[in-house]
Amino acid sequence: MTITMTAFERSPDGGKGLARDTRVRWALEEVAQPYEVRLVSFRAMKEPAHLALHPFGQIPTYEEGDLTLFETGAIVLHLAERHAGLLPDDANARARAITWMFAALNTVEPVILDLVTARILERDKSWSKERLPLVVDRIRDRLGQLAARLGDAEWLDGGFSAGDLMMVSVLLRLRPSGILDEFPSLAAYVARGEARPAYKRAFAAQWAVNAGRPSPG
Ligand code: GTB
Repeated sequence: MTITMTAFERSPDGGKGLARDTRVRWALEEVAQPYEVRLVSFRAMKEPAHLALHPFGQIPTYEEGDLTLFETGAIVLHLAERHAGLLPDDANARARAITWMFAALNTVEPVILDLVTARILERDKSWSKERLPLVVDRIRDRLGQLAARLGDAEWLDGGFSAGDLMMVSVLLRLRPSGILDEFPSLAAYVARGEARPAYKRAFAAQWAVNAGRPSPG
């Protein structure tokens, strides 16, 4: 069955791989499933045809036969459950890997997204300069906790899993800020993710679409 996902026609990051289609591409590459990509403009994302796939008018979406999914957590979990390569066989280890996926999306990603909000959307507010250090401190607290748990392990819980795929994807968003480099073990963890052949293929595929073409929006 053909798998079709959506991605930005022109990603605002100009090909840095920070938009959320990259994590879906990466999961597809890890589980060796061929896929097609339908590129959508910001305008098309808010039109009825796309809203029928994604109620919030965003990318990525995922279509496979009569199944349509949105939310990268759900898409990656769907792929991990149906194909070998992203979840361990042992039931408890599997549950822990899924826990790390949720931790990435619910506990780590929100504090990182808050930085984007503070730096871009709230830039012109009178209180912006006072709030920014609080936002950065919350990220540092989370990263400190994550680094303590990772220790000198290669991955979060045994072998590479969908939990690592999601955590690395979330942490990558921090790279332009320089905060990730304050935590060398996490920077090395992210680099290990990026060194995986499946990640490289995913990155190259989105680069081919976006290289040097940042969205004006
Ligand atoms: N929770 C959803 C998921 O995980 O799938 C979030 C999906 C989402 O935020 N999609 C964004 C989107 O479609 C693209 S990834 N935005 C358009 C809109 O809401 O109108 C977010 C993103 C955008 C740009 C960069 N960048 O330039 O670095 C990084 C990430």
